[in-house]
Amino acid sequence: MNHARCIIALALAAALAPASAFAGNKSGGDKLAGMDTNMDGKLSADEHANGARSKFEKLDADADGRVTAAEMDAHKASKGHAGAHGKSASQKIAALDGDGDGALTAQEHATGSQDMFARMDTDTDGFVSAAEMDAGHTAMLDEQEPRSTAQEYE
Ligand SMILES: [Ca+2]
Ligand SMILES: [Ca+2]
Ligand SMILES: [Ca+2]
Repeated sequence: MNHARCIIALALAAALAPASAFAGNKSGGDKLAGMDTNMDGKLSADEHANGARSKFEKLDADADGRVTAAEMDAHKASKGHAGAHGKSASQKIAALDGDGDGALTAQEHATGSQDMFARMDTDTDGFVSAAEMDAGHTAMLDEQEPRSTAQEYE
């Protein structure tokens, strides 16, 4: 009996181990592919900045140069992400809103994107890989984690 149980435990361990590799599923690679213009499988600061700028333009529905929480919500709804987890539009804006007027300018959005890029590039090689993007987005969704580790700049 003990022997059989042992075999079952081993089989279970073997079955579970590879499954965890898929836990992070597609999102990081998909997001990256959308911005990776030279298709080298990783994102440079320039590619990320370009992606952020075109995202800002999509968000700014009335093209007045400012993205409001309403515009962010409308964009989210148009993509079918309404009610998805994570922070609300106004919380996202507040995090990046340097002058506190409740809307994001292109400059505020770009600054926030640069900061995000630096946070995601955990090995500081100047590129964000799909794995780094996955890890970064997970950390941002949680946000409980104090952001003290691996932040070394020369
Ligand atoms: Ca606007
Ligand atoms: Ca602002
Ligand atoms: Ca990196």
